[in-house]
This record gives sequence, C-alpha cells and structure tokens, in this order.
Amino acid sequence: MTMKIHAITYSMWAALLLLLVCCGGMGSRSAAKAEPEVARVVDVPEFNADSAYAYVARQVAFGPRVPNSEAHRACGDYLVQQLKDFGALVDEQCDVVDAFDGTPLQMRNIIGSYQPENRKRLLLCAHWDCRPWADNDPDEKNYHTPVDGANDGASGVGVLLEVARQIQQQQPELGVDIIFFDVEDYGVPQFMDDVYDGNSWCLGSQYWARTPHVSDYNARFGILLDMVGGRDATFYKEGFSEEYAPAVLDKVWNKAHAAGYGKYFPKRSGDYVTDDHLPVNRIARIPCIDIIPMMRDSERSSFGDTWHTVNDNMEHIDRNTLKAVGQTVLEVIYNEE
Ligand code: AHN
Ligand code: ZN
Repeated sequence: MTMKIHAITYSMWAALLLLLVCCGGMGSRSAAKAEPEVARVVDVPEFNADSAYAYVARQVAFGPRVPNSEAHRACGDYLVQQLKDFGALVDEQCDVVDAFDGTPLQMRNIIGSYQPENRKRLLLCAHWDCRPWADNDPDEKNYHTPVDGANDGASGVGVLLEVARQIQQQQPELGVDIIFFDVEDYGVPQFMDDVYDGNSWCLGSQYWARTPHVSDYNARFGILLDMVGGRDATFYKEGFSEEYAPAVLDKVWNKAHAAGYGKYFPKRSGDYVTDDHLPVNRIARIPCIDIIPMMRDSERSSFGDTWHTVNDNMEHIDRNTLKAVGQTVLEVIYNEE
C-alpha cells in the first residue's frame, strides 16, 4: 500500500519537476536579455587548520632552520617532498648568497607549481628559514640563540602546504605557484645596529625576483604570508602593499570579511614592513601584498610579543588564526577566473 502511494507520489513529482524545468528554461531564456549574467557559483574547499598546524609542528621539530645548519637542510628536503606528494611540479634554486657580514649562506628557494602551462597564474609565498638570533628577547642572554620560528617562518609555510593539499584535490581556474623563500631572516641583528641594514633581509626573494625559476615569469598577483599563526593576530593593511597592490588588498580583505574573519582583518592602514613582497613588487614587478600581523598593544614588538624571541614556539601557535588566513586565501584563489 505504501509502495503504491510512493509510486504515485514519485510520478507526480516527476511530472511537476518536468513542468518546472520547461517553464524555468523558457523563463530564463526570455529574461536573459534583460538581466545581467548570474555570478559564477564556485565551490571553495574547506581549509583544514589541524592539518596546517601539523605542518607547522613538523617544521619546528627539525629544530631552528637556520641557513647552513643540518635542520635547514633536512627541513628543505621535507618541504620539497611534501610539495611533490601534493602533486606540484617542484623547482629549486640553490646557490650561495653572502650575508651582511660576509658569511656565505647556502640558499635554497623551493617552488611548487600547479598547471605550469596555464598562462593565468597566482603567486603564493612565505619564507621558510629561521632567524639565527633571538635579538628581540627580553633576556640579553638569549640574543645569540636561534629561534624556533613557529610563527616567524613555519606558520606561513604550514598554511601554504595545506593550500597545496587542497589544490591537489580540486584545481582552481588559474595555475598557482607556491614559493618558499629562503634567507629572509638573516638581517642585521639589533645588537649590531651600527652596521648598514639596507638589503640584509629577504636575500632569497631578492635572488628569485632577479632570476625567476622560469624566464618571463608573470602572475596576476601575489600574496605573502608572514607570521600568520599568532593568537588574536590582527592583519592591518601593510603600507607597501597599499602602495603597490591596493586592489589585491581590497580583494583579500573583502573575502576575509565575507568568510567571517573580519576581526582578523581590520580595514585600516598599518605599518610599512621590509619583507619578501618588496622584491616581488619592485624587481619582478608583480603586485604582491603581505599578510603580516600588527599588534597595537603588544609591548615587545608590533609583530607580537614572541617576535625574534625564544618564545616563538609551538605553544604560541593558534589554529584559529591559521584557519582565518588559510580559508581567506582559498576564497581568493578559487574565485579567480
Ligand atoms: C624588519 O624587521 C626590517 N622586517 C621584518 C621582516 C621579517 C622579519 N619578517 C619576519 N621576520
Ligand atoms: Zn623574523
């Protein structure tokens, strides 16, 4: 009995559906002339913050990834392998660069590319090296201790590894290049502030911007992630990003607000920061923004209390911040066409 009722109901629904489809088809055809095209509906993947957190912890477990150290070499191998496992075409730029004090540093920029043949591209980047000195530590005895770089280094890379994992599962419209820049954080230490500072930071990105991994490289825009794992981080609009890539900033901040992460992304101007996005903007001439925290009431540094201290460790990494930044990046890249 119930079977019969179901059968009747189903056929009735089918008939009704057929009617609706036909009418809808006619209706939309006549309406198409008058109304603007409907926005493309995109399926944006869910960023997994636990996964990103695990990639941060994995890097930190190698020890401080200071250039010329064993931890640096081993972590570099891990990053290359991870990008390959996530289906990227991996390129490396290995060379020796000179630090401000003449120390030769084994530099290794690591690039993972998706859809390398696609001419429409996006650039996502973060530095993966660690600072050799905790020169902003409250205790002077720690000045010569290298930092764990859980936030300063590993967080941006961890978020981008999770983005890579998502891209492998579902390709966006554009090709994507993920670049892990090396030797960002070997800038003149505060205890040597008599030394000329100028270009002592960002040596890996300077190298890449002068000699990209493919000739005539171009991308529609770039997003740099730096220190994106701190608790209650606030990402104000960084000064050089506003100067070189204001439209990119607006796009990213709007997506963050639409996705519910507005409290992390105040629509207000922040400081100017010398970071890896500068060579990308000035030398490679690709508009690139920097997502970097500015903490109004932090006492030790505007980048947060743990910046360049021995406390930049896993204890101070917050999955919620990784999620806010990672989901925002996914919203941006999957909405490009
Ligand atoms: C300066 O302090 C000049 N720039 C900050 C860039 C940086 C250091 N990002 C991470 N560590
Ligand atoms: Zn640093």
